[in-house]
Amino acid sequence: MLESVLNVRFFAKSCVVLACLCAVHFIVALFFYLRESPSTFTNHRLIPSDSHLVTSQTHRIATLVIQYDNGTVETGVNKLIYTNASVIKDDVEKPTVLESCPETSPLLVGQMRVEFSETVHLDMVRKENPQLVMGGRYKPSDCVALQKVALIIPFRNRDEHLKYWLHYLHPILQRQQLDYGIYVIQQEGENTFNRAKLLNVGYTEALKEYDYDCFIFSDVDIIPMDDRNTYKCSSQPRHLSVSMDKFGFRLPYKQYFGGVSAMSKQQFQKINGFPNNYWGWGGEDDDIFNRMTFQGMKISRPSGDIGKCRMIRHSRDKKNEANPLRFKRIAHTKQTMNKDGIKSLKYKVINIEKDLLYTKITVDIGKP
Ligand code: UDH
Ligand code: NGS
Repeated sequence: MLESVLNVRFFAKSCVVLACLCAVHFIVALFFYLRESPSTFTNHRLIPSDSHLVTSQTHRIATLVIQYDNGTVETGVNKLIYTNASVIKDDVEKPTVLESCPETSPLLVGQMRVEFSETVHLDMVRKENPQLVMGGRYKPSDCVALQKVALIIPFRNRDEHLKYWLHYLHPILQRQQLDYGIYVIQQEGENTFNRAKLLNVGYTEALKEYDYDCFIFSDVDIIPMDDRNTYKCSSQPRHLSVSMDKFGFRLPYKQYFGGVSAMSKQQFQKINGFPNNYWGWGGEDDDIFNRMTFQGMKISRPSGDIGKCRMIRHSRDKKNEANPLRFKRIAHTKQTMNKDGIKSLKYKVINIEKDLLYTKITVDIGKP
C-alpha cells in the first residue's frame, strides 16, 4: 500500500518536471522563432514575393525602387529589405539632388577645325551622338543645365547644309552642357521664302513641346569655329555670328544681327517677336535690330576671336530674291512692331517629323 502511494507521488512529480521542461522548451522555441521572423512584429518592410526590385541608375545615384504589381512605386534608401526573411539589400546610397552645371563647361575644347570637303552621312552622325533623344533632344546626365535652349533653323531645300550643321553642332552643344532641342522649320511650297516668319513659328512650336527659356535662331549654313562661343542667352539679346569668314572675320556693319542670334523668352516677347512681312532676302535682321533698340536693349557679343564662324558657300536660292520693300519696311519698324510680330502670327502646321537628330516641322506660312 505504502509502496503504491510513493509511486503515485513520484509519477506526479515527474509530470510537473516534464511540464516545466516543456514550458521552458516552448519559451526558448518562441524566443528564437520571434527573433527569426522580424516582419511580423517589427516595422521592417516585407516585400511581396511577386514584386519587382529595380535599381535605377539615373544621374549616378543608385536608388532602390520597389514597384508593386498594383502599380504603386516606392523608392527606398537605407532600408532593410527582406524577402522570405532574408536580407537582399542594405547598402543603397542616399539620393542626392543634382547640382547645376558650372557657368563655364569643363568639356570645352576651344578652337575647332571646320571644313566642308567630306560628305556627311546622317547615320554616322546618329551613331556619333548616342545620348540624343528623339527630336534632337539632349541634356547633361551629371548636372542640371543652366538653360533650356531651343535651336530654331529656317529651312527649305538645304539638306546638304543641314547635314553639316547637325554633324558639327550636336557635339558642340553637348560639350556646352545645354539642355537643348533642334527645330528645323521647313517652309512648304514654292512661295517666296520668309526667314523671320519661320523663326516665329519655330519659337511658338518649340514652346508647345518644352518649357524652353532661351532661343537660338541659326541659319543652316553657319558653323561656329570655337565652342567657347556658347549657344546660350544673356541678360541682353546676343549676336553669336560676329566674325564670319565671308566678311573677313569681322562684322559687315555695327548693327548687323543676321546669321546666328540668341534671345530669352522675355526678350523675344518684349519685342513682339520678329516681323512676319519680310518676304525674300534682306532686311528682316535689321528690323529685329530696330525692335531691340526701340525697347532699350543693347546687343551683347562674344569677342571676334571666339565668335569666328564659317559659312557654307552656296549660290542664291530660288524664290529668295532680294526684297525690294526691305528699305521701306525697316524705316517704319517703330510704327509696325507692335502690330506685326509673334502676337499676330498665323500659320498652319503640315507635318511634324521626329528624327533622332532633329524635329522637322513643315509649315504653310502663306505668301506675300
Ligand atoms: N534658307 C533656306 N532655303 C532657302 C533660303 C534660305 O533654308 O531657300 C534659310 C537657310 O537657313 C539660310 C537662311 O535661310 O541659311 C538665310 O538665308 P539667306 O538667303 O538670307 O542668307 P544666306 O547667307 O544667302 O544663306 C545669302 C545670299 C547668298 C548669295 C551668294 C552669292 N554668291
Ligand atoms: C544687309 C541686309 C541684311 C543682311 C546683310 C548681310 O545689307 O539683311 O546685308 O547679308 N540688309 C538689307 O538689305 C536692308 S549677307 O551678306 O549675309 O547676304 O543680313
